[in-house]
Amino acid sequence: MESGERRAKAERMFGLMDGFLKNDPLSLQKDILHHVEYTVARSRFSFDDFEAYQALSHSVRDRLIERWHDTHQYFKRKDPKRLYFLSLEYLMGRSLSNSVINLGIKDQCADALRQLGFEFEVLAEQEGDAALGNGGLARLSACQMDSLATLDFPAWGYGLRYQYGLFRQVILDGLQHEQPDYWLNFGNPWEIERVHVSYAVKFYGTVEEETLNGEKYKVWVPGEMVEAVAYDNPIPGYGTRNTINLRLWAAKPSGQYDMGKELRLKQQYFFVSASLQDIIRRFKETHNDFDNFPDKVALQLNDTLPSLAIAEVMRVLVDEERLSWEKAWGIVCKLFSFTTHTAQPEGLEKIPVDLIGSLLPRHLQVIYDINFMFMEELKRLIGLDYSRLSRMSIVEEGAVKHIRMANLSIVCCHTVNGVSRVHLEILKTRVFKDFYDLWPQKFQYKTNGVTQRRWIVVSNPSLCALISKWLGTEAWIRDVDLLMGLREYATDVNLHQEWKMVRRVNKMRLAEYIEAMSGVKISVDAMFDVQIKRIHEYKRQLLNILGIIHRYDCIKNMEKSDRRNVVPRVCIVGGKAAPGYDIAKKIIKLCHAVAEKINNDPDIGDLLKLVFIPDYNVSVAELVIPGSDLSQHISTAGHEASGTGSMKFLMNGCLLLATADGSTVEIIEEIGEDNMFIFGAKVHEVSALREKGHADKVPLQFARVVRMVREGYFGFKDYFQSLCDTVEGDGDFFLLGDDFTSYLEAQAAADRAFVDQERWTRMSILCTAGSGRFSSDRTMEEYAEKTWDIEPCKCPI
Ligand code: B1N
Repeated sequence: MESGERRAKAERMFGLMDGFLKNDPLSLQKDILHHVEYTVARSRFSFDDFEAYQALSHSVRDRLIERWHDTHQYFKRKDPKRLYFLSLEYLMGRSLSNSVINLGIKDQCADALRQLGFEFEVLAEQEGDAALGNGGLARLSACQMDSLATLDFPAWGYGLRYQYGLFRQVILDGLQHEQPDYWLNFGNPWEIERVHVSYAVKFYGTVEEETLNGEKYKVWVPGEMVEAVAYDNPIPGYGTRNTINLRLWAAKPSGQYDMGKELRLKQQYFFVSASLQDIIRRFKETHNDFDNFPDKVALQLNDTLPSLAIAEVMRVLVDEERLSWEKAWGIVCKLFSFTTHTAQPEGLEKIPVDLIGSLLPRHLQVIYDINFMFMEELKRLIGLDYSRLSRMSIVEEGAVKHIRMANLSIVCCHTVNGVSRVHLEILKTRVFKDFYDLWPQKFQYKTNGVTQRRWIVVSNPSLCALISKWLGTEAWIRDVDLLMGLREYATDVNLHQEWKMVRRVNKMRLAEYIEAMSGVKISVDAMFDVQIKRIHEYKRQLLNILGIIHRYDCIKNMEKSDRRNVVPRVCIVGGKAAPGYDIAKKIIKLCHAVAEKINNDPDIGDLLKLVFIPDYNVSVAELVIPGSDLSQHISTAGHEASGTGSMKFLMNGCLLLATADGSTVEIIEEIGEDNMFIFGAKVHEVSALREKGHADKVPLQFARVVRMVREGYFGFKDYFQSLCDTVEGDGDFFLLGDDFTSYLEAQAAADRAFVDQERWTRMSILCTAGSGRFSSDRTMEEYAEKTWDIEPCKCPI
């Protein structure tokens, strides 16, 4: 087209566009009705809550798209260094409330709906959770995306669009059953299908050699191809026009493929290959050679799951772009950073060599070549210390050879990050000691954080309003350190009144939910004591339940007159067990068996209740956290790399009963031990305790409650024996017996504090006031500066 012609066309198009969408209630109403009629295809005169939710979501989505286009145009024009965040898991939860809040149009939407006869909160409840991940790591990715957008960083998220989300947990007779989560069955207005953004991903086949201009090249002749299609999910920042992209890949349906069901390695490579083709294509749009690739691109590996990306970049640069191995290696070393989320050496990912060799034959060669080069260098540096060489090798020898994905990542990344300060300490002294001794400068930590937009503004609107009122500003929503300003009012009687009122209303909401779900009536005057997280032995839900049995036993054995002094408790437990994890499933069953006994004991009444909340997920957390008084984070010290649930409770003014593990150590520094209930062995004491053995010094109280379970006091005697074996004698690897006495003391301290409501409220205010450091905004700023070397790129309004 001639340039004049092009200009004329552009002008005509510009004239046709009526500027940006407007956000006043009337315009929103028009848009909602338009979407009812033309998108949802229902009559404007008759549509239900779900259809209204769909129409509203499409109206919001239109507004997201405008900003998202502008943001990407702007990034393209400025061409800053971009961060690509590679993660196999994201727990996004619901999007509607989060989107309207970040767009700043929540009140207008609520007004618009009210006039149409709908209520925003009711429509928001229509949305299902997007649960494309398991637990902490996956929710962390979601929080970090929110912060990256809000802080105007030129970032992209990449992930997989699984057909099924994390299983739905259904409890039958106290046992967990897993049901598929058909999360896409009712449509997903928050994604944009990009039929034209698609790439072929190769699998299997052989590697052949080819000669071109006298040079030899490796050519991978695949045995199979799968087409990856992009689904884009706009992520709006708060208080900015910037709206970044989370691009999720799906396998193009061809009858044969469903990447949601394929083996893990195949999923990982599918993800890595599609993402890198996309990233390299974007880079090549504006650059002719790869010399400045690392100046324009930072690749962040969220744990080792995406670490095949390292071998893939080497393969593409050497085999397809025809760079020399040395040059490609130089680029790779500047490109990647890696965050590990595990504190246990057993938790590190290993992949059988044969599996990689068959699915990805060329990648296996590349990994072997990297390892050869690394081993040669290592021999030069440390000499022929064979046991150390074999520990550090990327290839684990043995009957079945494995590739150690963490070793591959450490060797090839410029930075290795831990997720809390103690976690880094554990990496340095235990898990990756050999590597730390070699390359101390590579190792850093960035303490995790969570987004206050989701965890206060979206999930606790009344607390949000209260904070803004007392601080005289909403600026804390972007600048969370301002929460510290609440310290000044920690003893103010008026704030106390309002704070207690907000907390009580949230407890009532939670009590209603619990009654509707489980039939158990609970008193809002009781202390709500909550433990919600994945069920795992190291997280010690069993310690909690044994403590509850002890409390029950004490009340039963008390004189009636003494019962007046008992602080009423509602113990709330929630979480999913991995489908194959038998002991975790037994813990869930025990929780139900104990609840059955206690809740139906007329002798106990409101003094003690125990409820298990089924199907714990992000939106359940949004309801439970604001309504909790006390929350438990009681992992055996040295096992929780960070923990992020604690940060959400802290922001909401819920007190913590915790071990000095993971990020709790840093929370103690911010809040002060006086404002928390800390107990148990410290990280450095754990190994000595394990070596000493337990048999001789188990507290009587502990032996007694375990015996009650063993002897069938709660029924299911045979079923619970193996569970009891895990905490008795030398079985007690997680030191429940060792920590039991101090656990009970911490619980007693919590009771005493709760009786003094003024003290409790002050502590609660100080928790919120001191939570600023645990915002993912701070984490993302640290990564941007110290690891990724990226800068904000703010799209003008
Ligand atoms: O990552 C969270 C931490 O707060 C938790 O302490 C930590 O346990 C969690 C492979 C993982 N560690 N490892 C995983 C998840 C999925 C998978 O396929 C590993 N998740 C954690 C955030 O840093």
